[in-house]
Amino acid sequence: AMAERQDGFCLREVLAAFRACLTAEQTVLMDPYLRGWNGLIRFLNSLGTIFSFVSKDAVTKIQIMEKYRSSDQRERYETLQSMVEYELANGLVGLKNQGECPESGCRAILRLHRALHWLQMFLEGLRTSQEDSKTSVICTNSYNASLANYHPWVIRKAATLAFRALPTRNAFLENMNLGTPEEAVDMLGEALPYVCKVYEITEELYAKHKMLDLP
Ligand code: 1PZ
Repeated sequence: AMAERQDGFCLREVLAAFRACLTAEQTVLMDPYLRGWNGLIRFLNSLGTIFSFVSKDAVTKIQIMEKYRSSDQRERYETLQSMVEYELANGLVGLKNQGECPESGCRAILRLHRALHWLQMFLEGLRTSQEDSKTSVICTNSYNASLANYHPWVIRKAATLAFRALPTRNAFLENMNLGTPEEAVDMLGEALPYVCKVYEITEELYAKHKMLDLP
């Protein structure tokens, strides 16, 4: 048995949360989705203040959603599907420009959704890499193949600079608190399909409503 780390962080809870998002009806439950994200932010913060600019932005998006989930409209935001239906029907999405609906839930989730694509590729890269691989290289490659396409130059620059501070592959895997690097790799192999499924369902939902490019 491994000792709980001081901050109690364990990636297992994050992966379990993304698994718990999925319902039999192929909808995505908001609360476990946000719980998964809050866990990721804790993990990101454990990597050092160099990633504060990343976690701050993600937290802003998470908080928009948490506010809806504790408002009178909470039932409208129970699943990603009910949110999309409700915001579209009531003109709350902000389809034309960014200032239109700054608190759009659809917009906030789209940003997190794009980041989930990066996460999926990054963790898969980590899982399948050689022991002596560089985390920073895996991270840069997955970023360039995904999220970077939505970021202006200055953010891409800041992000790739910060990636250089990432620990070695094995130290990174140990930081996940899933046991030895080998055990962490097994756990990722088991759990990543659920993250992928959440990503796929969201992607399909947004594509169906032509919302993959929300400003
Ligand atoms: C393990 C190392 C972690 C590195 C994190 C990799 C992602 C780098 C992303 C850097 C972007 C942060 C700055 C904010 C950018 C925002 O402009 C965009 C668009 O939002 P808008 O301006 O339209 O409101 N925000 C995003 O793209 C959301 C980024 C969330 C990143 C969350 C990363 C989670 C990390 C988990 C670590 C295991």
